Amino acid sequence: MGDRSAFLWGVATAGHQVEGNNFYADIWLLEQVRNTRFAEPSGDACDSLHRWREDIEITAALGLNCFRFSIEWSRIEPAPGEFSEAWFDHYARVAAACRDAGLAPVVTLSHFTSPRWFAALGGWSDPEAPVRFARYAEQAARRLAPLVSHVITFNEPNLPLMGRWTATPLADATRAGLDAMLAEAARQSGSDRFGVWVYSRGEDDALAHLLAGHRAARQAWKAARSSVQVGMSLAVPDAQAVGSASGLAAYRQFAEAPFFAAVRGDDFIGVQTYGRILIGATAVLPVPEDAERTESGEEYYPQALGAAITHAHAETGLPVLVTENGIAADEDGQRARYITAALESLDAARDSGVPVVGYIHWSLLDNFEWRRGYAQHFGLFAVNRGDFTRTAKPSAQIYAREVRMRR
Ligand code: IFM
Repeated sequence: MGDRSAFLWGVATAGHQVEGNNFYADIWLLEQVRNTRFAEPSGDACDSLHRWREDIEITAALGLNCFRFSIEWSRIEPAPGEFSEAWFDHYARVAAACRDAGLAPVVTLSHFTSPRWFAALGGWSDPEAPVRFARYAEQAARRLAPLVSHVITFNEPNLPLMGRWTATPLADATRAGLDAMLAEAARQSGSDRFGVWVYSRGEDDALAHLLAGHRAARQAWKAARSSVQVGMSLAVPDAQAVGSASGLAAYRQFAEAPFFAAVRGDDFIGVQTYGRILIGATAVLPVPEDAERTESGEEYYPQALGAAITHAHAETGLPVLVTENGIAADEDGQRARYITAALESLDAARDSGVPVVGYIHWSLLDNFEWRRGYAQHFGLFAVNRGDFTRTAKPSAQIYAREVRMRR
């Protein structure tokens, strides 16, 4: 299994989902508009803006050696070209505290959110978008490259394409609701084209801009410190063909191939796996009726991880960093079983020769699960919504034990 001591074992968080009061982010506005499609607003989230030291401490206490967090572009660059040294200082302190606690800081530059001004200018559909992202990435590299071990440019940028390929009547209704919400955000912003990539249709020109942004960010970070490991994290379910007319190849060509091509030259491919999808002729098939389900209604299928990382490595030739893997579970025992089984599939993939450099569990905390609000429980720690107290769930100790067995 290679050099065990260098393997990263971590937990993941994301700014908007845990920090709280991310006022200047595009998604904050989407949560507030009258026709929002969000179950509830993010509000104070987990108050990690003030409790980040505790988040780092509880991670280190599990015996892990890696902590993933995102820096919030809208805090760092609240207006185009205006950078906040104070916010850079904040994120530099977080990264330094990780290092002091023996945790490799893995930083995401864009975890779904962008500044409102960026969205109001059209988001990724605007031809200037790659230049805007490159400017932010360069400034972030200037301040944070000395402290950070790995950089993830984008989190799951392939989601809109996955959604487009799997369009169903239900998805069409959801689409109409999202479009109306985006139109209202545009109206409130005095813009006619408020663009938020994760809720977009994944149009071709916007995709090309985003991938150009990835390349520019990689260049900026490598120029700042060549040893920083740079990659992009993709949603990679274990996609399985069903029937002789399965559209699996078409799905992969559409939702994966552009990204696998764009990561050529990266240091790693970030893989985020939650389960499998069954691909029929032109659509993803429903979860089998007799399947065990997770809290989010998805199939409980932990062994997806091994297949997903094997596939991502085969397609890219890159070492794999599992940047997310986890389960929404209101019954914590299901999460504990999931972790054990997922890590067994990871072991099998590594034993078969797939180079894997780390495993980062989603998530440290029960947090703001985007449009579903706080109703989904992905955390190893519960968070009291009144006073933000973190309480370890038994699965946190199971994860710690599984990691100890492998180090
Ligand atoms: O919460 C999300 C995260 O932001 C991105 N990957 C999937 C997670 C669970 O849905």
